[in-house]
Amino acid sequence: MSHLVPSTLAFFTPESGGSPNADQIDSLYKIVLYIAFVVFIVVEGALGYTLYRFRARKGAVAAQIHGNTRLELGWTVGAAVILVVLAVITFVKLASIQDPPNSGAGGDSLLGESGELYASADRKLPPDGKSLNIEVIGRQYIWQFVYPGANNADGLGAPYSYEEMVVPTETTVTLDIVSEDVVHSWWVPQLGGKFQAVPGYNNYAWFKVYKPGIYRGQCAALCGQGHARMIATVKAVPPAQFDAWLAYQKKLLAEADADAAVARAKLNSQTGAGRVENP
Ligand SMILES: [Cu+2]
Repeated sequence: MSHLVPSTLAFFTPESGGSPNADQIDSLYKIVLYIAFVVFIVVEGALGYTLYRFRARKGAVAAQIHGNTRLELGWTVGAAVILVVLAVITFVKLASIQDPPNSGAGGDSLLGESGELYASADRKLPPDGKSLNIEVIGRQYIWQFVYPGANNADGLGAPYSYEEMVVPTETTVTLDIVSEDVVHSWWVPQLGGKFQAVPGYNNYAWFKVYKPGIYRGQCAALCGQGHARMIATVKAVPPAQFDAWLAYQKKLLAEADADAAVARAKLNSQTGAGRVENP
């Protein structure tokens, strides 16, 4: 029986366990849920009691009551106090949901070089200013992820992946969320809140994955015919494995560039009927 309680509760509460912000959202939700549950029991209990205690009976005459100052003050002040308490708790916890913390001790050590960041007034950075910044691009109907490591300022040569984002554990990852066509919505529930990808606008989010694993998500805004297939997976691996993966992606890109250069030179050197202008 006891195992039913946590799983039943988990059904009614947000997914969590992947990243600190998701855990904070979950605990804030539970505080509101518990208070609401107590209010629900008290109100429904009073209603049930009243319905039974003062039910219609033969010969009973209803009492005519005009107000009860103490009761009315009581439920007005009581409700106001609950609201104030919830507001205070929410604002106290908000920072831990919105603001990215520093990476953990076991975080990616390449951050100094690979976590190059653009200046932005909107993006929140960890206190030490270091994060792994990944651009999340929504398009009909696939997510693309662009990692740091471009060859030059115009962003060319940056490693990228589709559908599956690879990240190091214990490392604060900041996300730049954009869209190339319609509104999409980035949401991996275990890693925090939901953020819209809006054309012409940058949205920012962050997460810090505790342990290696696969965290699943799905575009959360109906974006067209292929919306249901627009899945998003975050694969968290130990930092050393991430660094190796990123280096391998860069190597593949460099090889593809070299192959393209050879093919281009070959086309350029062709004469006669096979000649291609401006290949
Ligand atoms: Cu979408």
